[in-house]
Order: sequence, then C-alpha cells, then structure tokens
Amino acid sequence: MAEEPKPVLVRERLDVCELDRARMSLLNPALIAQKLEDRTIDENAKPLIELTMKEGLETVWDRFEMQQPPCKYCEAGTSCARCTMGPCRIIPPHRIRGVCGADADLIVSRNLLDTIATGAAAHSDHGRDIVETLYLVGSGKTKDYGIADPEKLRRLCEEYGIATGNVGPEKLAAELGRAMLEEYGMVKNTLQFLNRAPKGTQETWTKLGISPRGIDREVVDCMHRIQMGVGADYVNILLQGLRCSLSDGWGGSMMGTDVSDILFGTPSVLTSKVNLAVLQEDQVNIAVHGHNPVLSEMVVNACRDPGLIELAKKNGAKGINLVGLCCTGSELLMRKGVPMSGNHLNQELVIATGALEAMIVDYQCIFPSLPRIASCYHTQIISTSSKAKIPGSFFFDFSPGNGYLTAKAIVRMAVENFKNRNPQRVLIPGVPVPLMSGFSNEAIKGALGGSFKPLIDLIAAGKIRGAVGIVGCNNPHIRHDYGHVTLAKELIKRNILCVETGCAAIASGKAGLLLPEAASLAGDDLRAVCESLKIPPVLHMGSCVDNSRILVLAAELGNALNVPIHKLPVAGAAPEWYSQKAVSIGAYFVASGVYTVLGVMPHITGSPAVVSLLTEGLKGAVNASFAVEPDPVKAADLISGHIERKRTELGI
Ligand code: BF8
Repeated sequence: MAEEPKPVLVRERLDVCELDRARMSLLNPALIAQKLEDRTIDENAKPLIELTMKEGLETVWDRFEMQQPPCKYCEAGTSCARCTMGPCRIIPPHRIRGVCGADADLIVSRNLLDTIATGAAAHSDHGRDIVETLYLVGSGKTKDYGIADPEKLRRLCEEYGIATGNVGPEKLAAELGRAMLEEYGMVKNTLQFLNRAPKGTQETWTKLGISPRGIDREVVDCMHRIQMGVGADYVNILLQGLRCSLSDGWGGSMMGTDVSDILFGTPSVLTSKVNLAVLQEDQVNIAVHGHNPVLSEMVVNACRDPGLIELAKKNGAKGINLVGLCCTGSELLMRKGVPMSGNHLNQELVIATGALEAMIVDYQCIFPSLPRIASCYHTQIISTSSKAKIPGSFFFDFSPGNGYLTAKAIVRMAVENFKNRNPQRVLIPGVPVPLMSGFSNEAIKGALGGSFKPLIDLIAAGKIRGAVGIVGCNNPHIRHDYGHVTLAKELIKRNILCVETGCAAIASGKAGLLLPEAASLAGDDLRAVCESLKIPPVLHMGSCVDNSRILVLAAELGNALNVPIHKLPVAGAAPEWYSQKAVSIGAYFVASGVYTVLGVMPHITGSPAVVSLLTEGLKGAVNASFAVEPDPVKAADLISGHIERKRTELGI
C-alpha cells in the first residue's frame, strides 16, 4: 500500500516575539472601540479584532495603518521600476518623462496592463489545473477523481465538436481536456466559448481586434508589450488589456467553472451557514483557504475517512469540522454545503479564534503573514502548491495523482494537533447565519421551471428592473463588508436582482441577504417574485472564476432577446476590490458590454487620458465603460440610472 506523504517545513517556523506583540498591543479602550467600528461591519469579527489589538497580534488593518501615507506616485500609477535605467517617477511640470521617454499615459497604461495580465494569468492557470485534472481522469492517470456530471461533460463535448455517440465518459474527458488545453496555446487561434456570446457582442470584438487568440498567448503578449521599448501607445496597450481579460472570462475562468462542474458536480440550490461561528469548540476545526477545488474536494473526502474521525475522537474531539474561507470555500459551499467561515479580511481572524487546528491553503489571496499569527496559537498552516510555498508553513507537494493520500496526511496532521489547543484561548463569537447557495445557471433555470424565459418576462414586465453582478474582494481601504452589503441592499430595494460571487457573496451571506427572508428588504415587485420562487433577492453564484457564470447568464439573456450584452439592463460592481484578478474581471465585464462600477480607484489617476478612456472612451469601442464610486449608495444611483436607461433604449 502506498504510504501517506510527509510535509516539509518551508524555511523555519516563524515566531512573533514578545517585543513585536508589545509594540502592536493597544490598551486604550476608546481607541479600540473606534477602530472596531472603522474596520468592519462583521459583528462576529469585532470581538476577534478587539482581541488582536489587546494582545498585540498584528493583522491586515494594522499593516495598512503602518503603510500610511502611501507613495503618491505609486498611488497615481506614475512610478516605473521596470528597468534599471530608472526607477522613474513623473513629477510635473519638469519631470514628465521617464529615462526611456515614457510619459505618464504610457507608464500608467503599462502598469495597468501588467495588473490585468497578472489577474488573467492567475485565473487561467487555475483553470488549467482543473482542465489538466480532467485530462488525467480521462487518460487514467489519477483514480482519485471521477466524472460527477457526465451530462455536462457530453454537452461541453458537443459544444467543442467532439463526437459523443457511444463514447464512454473517460474517453470524452480525455478528448475535452486535450481540446481545452490546446486553447491555452495558439494552434487554434480562437476560443470555443467566445461563441456563447451574442452575435452582436462577438462582432464588436472582431471589429475592434480584441478577440482572444489563445489564453497563454494573450498573457505573454501583454508581458511582451510592457517590456521597455515595445508598447508605446496607451490606447493600443489598453486594448490588449481588454483582449487578455476576455481570454480569462470567456477562456480560462469559464473552463475552470465548467470543468469543475464536470469533475465535482454542477451546483444546485442548498442551504448552509456562514461566519466565524461555524468553527466548533468540541471538534477538530480545519479551514481550506484559496481557490482550487482539486485540493479542497479531496480534503472533504479525507475529513469523512472513518479512521481519521476515530482518531479525532481518540484525541478528545467529537469529530472533524471542515470550514471554507474565500473562493475555495465558495466552491465547497456551492457544491457540498460546507459551512463558510468568512471572506478575505476574515482570514487572520479564523486563526485568532484559537480553535483552528489547521489552515490548508493552495494559492491566491493568501496572506504571507498567516504563519506569523498562527505562531501565536497552535494552528498549523499547510501549503500545498509549489507555486505558493509560504515560509513557516508545512508544505505538501499536492497533485491530482496523489490527491487523496496527501489530503489524508494533511487531515491527520490537523487531527493530531487538536491536543495542542489551549482551551483557555478559544473565542468563537456569536452564532452562524444560515444561507442559501448553489445558484449555478442550471440551478437558476431549474428554479424558474427549466428556462430563463420567466426571468426575461419578469424583466420585460418591470417586476425585476435588471440584474447586477456584485463581485470581488475586501480591501482595508473600505470598511470590511460595508461596500458589498450596502450596495446590495440599495439595489434590491430598487427591484434589481443581485447575483454575486467571491468575497462579495460571503459578505451578503454574513448579513443575511442570501436567505429567502431577505426578500422583505427588497422593493415590492422583487419581493413578490422572490417569495413566489422561494429564493433570496441576492443569489450566490460561486467563486471568482465563477464570474464566468454571470457572463453566461448575460449571454443567454442576450441570445434569447437577440441583442448584444451591452443592450441588456445589467451592470457589474466591485465595491471592495483589491486584487489583480478583480481588474481582469472588471475588464472582461466591460469588454463584454457590461457597465461596471468600482468602489476603489485603480492606480491610474496620474494619466487623465487613461482615466478618460476607461470611463468615457470605451463606450465608443465596446459600448460600456467603468465608473469609480466609493460611496455604495451613490454607486447604486449610478447603476439604477444605467439600468433604467437601458430599459428605455430596449423599449421596455
Ligand atoms: O478570487 S474575491 S479577495 S478570495 S480575488 Fe480573493 Fe478577491 Fe476574495 Fe477569491 Ni476573488
């Protein structure tokens, strides 16, 4: 029998020394109270933030404060350190060009292209890991994974022109996997899923020359353009940004979503619970954090292993309690109903409960600081991706070929760590909030009786004024969850349906908006619709790669009405975004024709020309643009104004 793998400590176990903690600790009650209010609206998070301040445990908010004031050139996007002729800053009126001659427009646009390419690469590389797993399943190279949705596998094969008659699922998996992997390069020079978009939207891309040719190719093209001495025209640079983002939204991310559905099941409506109180005092608590369900699905299986449950009991626990965090949490919540402990800014606080035996991470959105705060408790940080080794963590080289055995070894470590917990230091505040999740497009159609027609009719009749995708992160620039929750509440009040992913959806979950009862907060018409369908006014559609579900929803509505996406009464919003991935998402929303409001200003203000292109000029190119509005109530005004204009233009 194969042996379970052993972890390797990355560098050395980190320690936060007493001096560090004394430096951080805040003992002024008024100051603590003020900071609590400023930092979050998450009531379960407040007692833990208070504890971190009193005990001198450094968190993201402390580091944010210590970074103030920011460098104004970096903030404006007008600093460049790409080559060693510099670094350069644009300081008008005299220093208006870098050493190479790049002006503010070029420096800002190059920095932005770098940001988009980074985000698109992260999403699409995640997609590739999923597609590779499908290919390995199909070619018999892993026995740990299977095909959970053979019907969707067939549907996708047909979309790709792969013959399905009398062919078994393994062979289909291998063929589809290979066809998708080919789209990462440039043999085909196009992406199959672009055909899902309405014809008018596809024509816009073709006319503008921004139809992606290959997923990796577009990222590499971006990186080539930002090499000194290549891209010199800011408009040309930003058009490539749109093309690259489309290769994410309609390529890597869409594959990530659809193939995850094939491998792990297409989500259907279910109930679960959310917030930091999903941790349980009498159980071994394990959190999965990151993005890739190839890891977290195996951890779910390992947590059900009777031998490990028995071991947990022998160690004095009642069982094993697996909870999610961030997007891999959303993947498990959507498909398996695994409880969700929180979103991005909750990640250090889960450890500060003192009740977490292990945090298992893969990649993206994982604070490198986690082993530091974990060193103040018994929590083990377990890293699993060779791309994301974290000093102070225990590393397992996880791959689909050794998935289950590795997951078992990890869970065993967590279970054996239970005896090291100090019960005196456990603080699990409040009680969890129930929620409804699992709204894949298939599930939404199911709730509507099999097609989107009833939704279109409700929109045409004005019972639902339109739909808005609220997506993205938390960011210490914004009071934690305030942007998401306030915007969603404002929109549903105006009879606008919200569809949400990522950390935005988890914020809504914590605020009770993912429950059918939240219909009472909606306008009369939307309330009646939600009550008759027994659904919440805010629908959880998944993780960040699952923004592709929102694209597909918009495409299906456009196709049904025979109009391009930009004519629909829909919009996007990212009230608390921080990540490069979120910039890629915003760019593919806009490039697909979706007006998108950001709550945090990107680093572009140093170039009025770039600002004007993104907020105005793009309308003439892709029929949509960005807006920036930090106040969520004002953002709701912008969005509802846009939706009403689109309704008028459609004559509904
Ligand atoms: O991909 S919403 S903070 S967890 S980047 Fe990250 Fe932002 Fe959360 Fe997931 Ni998305």
